[in-house]
Amino acid sequence: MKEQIEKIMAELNELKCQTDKEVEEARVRFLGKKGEITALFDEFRTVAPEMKREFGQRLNVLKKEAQAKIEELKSLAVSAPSQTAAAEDITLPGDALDLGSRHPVSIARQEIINIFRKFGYDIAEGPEIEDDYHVFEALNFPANHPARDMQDTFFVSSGHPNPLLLRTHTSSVQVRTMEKMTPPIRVICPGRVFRNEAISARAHCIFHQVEGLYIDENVTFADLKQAILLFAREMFGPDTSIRMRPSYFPFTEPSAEVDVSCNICHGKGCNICKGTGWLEILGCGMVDPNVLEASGIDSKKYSGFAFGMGVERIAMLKWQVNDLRHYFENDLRFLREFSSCVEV
Ligand code: 2U9
Repeated sequence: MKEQIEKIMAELNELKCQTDKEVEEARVRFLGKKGEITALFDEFRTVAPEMKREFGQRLNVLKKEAQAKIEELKSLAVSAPSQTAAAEDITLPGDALDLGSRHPVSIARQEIINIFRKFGYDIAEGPEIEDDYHVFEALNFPANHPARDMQDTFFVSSGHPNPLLLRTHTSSVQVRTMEKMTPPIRVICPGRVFRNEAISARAHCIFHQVEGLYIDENVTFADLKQAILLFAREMFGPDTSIRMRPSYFPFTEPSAEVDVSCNICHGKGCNICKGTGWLEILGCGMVDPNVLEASGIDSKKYSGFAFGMGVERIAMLKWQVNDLRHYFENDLRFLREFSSCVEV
């Protein structure tokens, strides 16, 4: 046994391998189930008791040497090219790349921005996590307004006089603009907003808005009406007419909701406009003097108008999308319907 141990030790010292495959063959030869060192351990059982101590030590040293040698060779070996790689034909044409396209909400948002940019509006953005002051207080919301309730708004912090929350409209961006700038101000604020609502065909807890604000000397409701009419004609076609219905918002007085003539039936009445010939597109009004004053603007010198629209809704009306949930499901059959819409 002594000679065999010495012979294997010498072979291990001389052992050289080039590839992973050769290292594995060497491991099996010496340390595998039927390997030479494993066989010596089997033979060890027959060794005379007085020799067991010496041979036991020698065998353990041999096994450790063999394991260390195999590890060393493994770290130096080159991986042999796999059979599949060798069989690959690199002259074949590659797989076609699936090109994505803009999401309909993104297309509509950009179209709205482009229209108001053409009218001379700047674009402003602000934080999605806002404080109560910029979302509600500065916008004339009374203390007990339902929007300030946990049921309607996602609060990030509570038990604070000015808690943090996810903005429910982008009006907070206009407030921050008024705080920073002196009139004339002409700005649109696109962005994501969050409301604690059950998801349905007509509502979602996350959606996109574009809001606008125009403040200068002598701005009147007639200016508002003209701006909205021009926007509607750019967005829905040159034959579009609008109508305004009285409404109420805490931040504007007077306030109105705006409808456009139905672009499907052209006023005759269809199931899209529910037989009315009109589709609601946005809300607007003259900025309440309290809101101007809260942000440091002299309401005796300046007046202004504001408007707000949901981008998902505008896209639904423009392209007759009948369920808001289509926007969030990432169904390629739906998304591909918009692949030919090009922004200008
Ligand atoms: C300031 C002053 C006034 C923004 C306005 C609306 C009317 C409105 C809704 C349309 C659908 C929100 O997405 S929606 O649910 N918006 O009806 N928004 S006036 O008024 C402002 C904003 C900022 C400082």
